[in-house]
Amino acid sequence: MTRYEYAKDMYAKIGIDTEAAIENLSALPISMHCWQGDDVVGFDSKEALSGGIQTTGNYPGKATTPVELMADIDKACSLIPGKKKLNLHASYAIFEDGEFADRDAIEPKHFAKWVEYAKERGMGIDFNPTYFSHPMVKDNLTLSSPDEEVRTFWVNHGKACLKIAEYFAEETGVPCVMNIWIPDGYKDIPADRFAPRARFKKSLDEILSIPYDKTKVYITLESKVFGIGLESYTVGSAEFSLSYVNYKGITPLMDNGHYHPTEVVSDKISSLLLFNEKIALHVTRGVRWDSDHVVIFDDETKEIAKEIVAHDALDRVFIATDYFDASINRVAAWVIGLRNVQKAMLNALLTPHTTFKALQDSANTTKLRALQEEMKTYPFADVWNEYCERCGVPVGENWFEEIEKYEAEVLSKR
Ligand code: RNT
Ligand code: ZN
Repeated sequence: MTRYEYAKDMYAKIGIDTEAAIENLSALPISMHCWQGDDVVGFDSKEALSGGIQTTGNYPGKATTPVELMADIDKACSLIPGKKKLNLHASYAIFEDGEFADRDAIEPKHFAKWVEYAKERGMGIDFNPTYFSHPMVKDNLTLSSPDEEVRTFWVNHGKACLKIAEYFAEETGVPCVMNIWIPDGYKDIPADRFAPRARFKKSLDEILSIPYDKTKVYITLESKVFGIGLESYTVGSAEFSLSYVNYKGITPLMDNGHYHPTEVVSDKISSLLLFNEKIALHVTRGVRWDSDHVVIFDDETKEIAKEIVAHDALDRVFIATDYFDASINRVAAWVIGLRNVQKAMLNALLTPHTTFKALQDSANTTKLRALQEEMKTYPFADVWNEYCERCGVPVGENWFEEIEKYEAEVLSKR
């Protein structure tokens, strides 16, 4: 009997079919953020990273060209099991032969190379307008700016991105999630909290006024509580974003770094699932603040996965990663984080939710507590290893040799 067969029997005894778990997980797309590979720099501007987000660390070998970034994504993907989707930012437009288009004028053709890349690999593409690291971000404001020239520029950026998102969906045959996040806010106590939010609402209305195919593009709105240098006020707060989403029938996006430290996204998922057809997530890890550390296999990541699986919402949640660590090998950072998202999902798929829910409903919380704890020492790793093997990616820590080789042969020569 192999270790997997033994584990399969053990799970079967508590009503869990490990084969079904593996099959469900293999079909679940995780949207992999391209920006881990180059510290959120992109290819369209020489501006420093702005918008109240920050990468820290100076690990050598970061990608600085589309060819390098694509090679690094390929390397990472070869070490991550499961189905992936590519998540791009508008700042990753690829201009050729000295051509340039500003953010308000980018077109599908500036992303043709990415489409070619994704199609060759059978991947869908998600997209994000880039409302930061650009000279038209004035006084830390974009869509909520009182300066009409600034506001209009960014509205046009949103409209341009919507066309590109549709192009991605049409070309790849996979719906595109277009996520809107703006950094707008104030460092210190604002005099007027209302007008910036009113302008943000108006700008979003203008962007969404252009017709688009709702079966091809899902527009999501990501809320936030604060950014660096924008500590006192964020225009796109949780209340603003949820209200706007409901008013327009678009999709909410929760980033688990975007709440007060004792709030957890795992507790918010069920409420949003009740009132939205689809919801979206940015899976990240904040350490004391929205620091975007690499995702680990920790309790909250497991709990987020549990909420999705227990409520049978695998096809209603768009799962994307969003973190950026520049202090360690960037390809390894992708692999660690994405493997951990996969692990958390598998862990949730190997949990007897029906039994546990029945214990809750019959008020047998003593047994629930006991069994939930016993699950933690079930042979999860044997199923995980089997899954990796079937996906054709290295089992256990073996993937790390590939990183060492890639660093010696490719990254260290950059
Ligand atoms: C910032 C948001 C946003 C960005 C990316 C780069 O706090 O989380 O999603 O991280 O768009
Ligand atoms: Zn995010």
